[in-house]
Order: sequence, then structure tokens, then C-alpha cells
Amino acid sequence: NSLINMSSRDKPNIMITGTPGTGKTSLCEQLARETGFRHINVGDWVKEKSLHSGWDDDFECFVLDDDKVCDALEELVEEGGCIVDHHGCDMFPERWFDLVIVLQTDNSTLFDRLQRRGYSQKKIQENVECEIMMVVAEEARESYKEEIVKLLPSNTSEDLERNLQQLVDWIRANT
Ligand code: DAT
Repeated sequence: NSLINMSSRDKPNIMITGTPGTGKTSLCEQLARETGFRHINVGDWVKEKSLHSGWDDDFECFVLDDDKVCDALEELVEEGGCIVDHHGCDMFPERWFDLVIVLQTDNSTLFDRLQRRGYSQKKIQENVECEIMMVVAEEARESYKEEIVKLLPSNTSEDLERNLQQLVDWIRANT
């Protein structure tokens, strides 16, 4: 019943979302390698194809142009077999995804990862608060059917391994 959206594609699509630093890209890269699914890192697409309307000095990030992003990804995603990696999930059409994974990381672990990434104290604090308030989890629940949204812990390498295996199994069961 998780395949309700798959009317026009043979392979499912997975959204991997979560606050920056929760481990989306690490998981997506390994998942793509193991399954042959295509990893779409939305942030990279935005930078490479200028799918934004400038830099936001306050939030220290590009201001995404949602319409441009969706137009750019539409053809690929509608074929199926895509793993979309982004820190937000409410800008995409609901029909695109058969499974929406929200990665979650404990505050102090997330803090350390973002510090290692060289983020400013302000940006670290904003992201840790976003994680505490479960902003992305809430966004996922509001944007997709409850039964396709899964929250997964992403603190340790064991978590990463377990999440990877679970998703590999899900893809094999649904292709
Ligand atoms: P994101 O794509 O969500 O911003 P990332 O994949 O770049 O996150 O990971 C951020 C850092 O944390 C990176 O150095 C790898 C590490 N990491 C990711 N997932 C992890 C996990 N489950 N356990 C330990 N470290 C992890």
C-alpha cells in the first residue's frame, strides 16, 4: 500500500530529509551505490543550475526558487528510481514520493557535526533549534500521508548501517 503513488512509474522514489548535518547525503550516497537508484542532492542542483533567486545573508544560504527546482527535477523524478536529498520536503508535489524518510540526530551530536563543517555559531544554533523543534518532521507529516513518513535516528555509524539496510530491503521489495 506504500505504492499508491506509483501509477506512472516502475520504480519508487524516496525522499530523504532532515536538518542539515543529520546524515542525508552519507545515507543517500551509499543507498545509490547499493541499489543503482539515482541520488539527487537538491542543494548541489540549486548551485550548479542556479535554481535560486540569490543569496540570503541572514540565513547564509541560497534562496531556493521552488518552481525552478521542481521544473528541473520533474522529468527525472517522474521516471522513478530517485533518492531526493534535501533539508526541506514541502516544495515537491506529493505524488513524487512513495517513502519519506526524516533523519533525526541528538542535539550535541548535531552541534559537533555542524561545527566540524565550519558553520557560523548563528547557523549552528538555528539548525540545532530546528532539530529540537522537529521542524522537518512536522513539515513531512503535513505534506505527505502519515503511512509513508518514517522518522529514523541518525546518531551513530550503527544507525547509518541499519537505516541503509532497511532502505535497501524496502527498495528490493518494491521494485
Ligand atoms: P546532511 O547531508 O544531512 O547535511 P551529511 O551526510 O553530510 O549530512 O553528514 C554530516 C556529517 O555527519 C558527515 O561528516 C558524516 C557524519 N554522519 C552522517 N551520518 C552519520 C551517522 N549516522 N553516524 C555518525 N556520523 C554520521
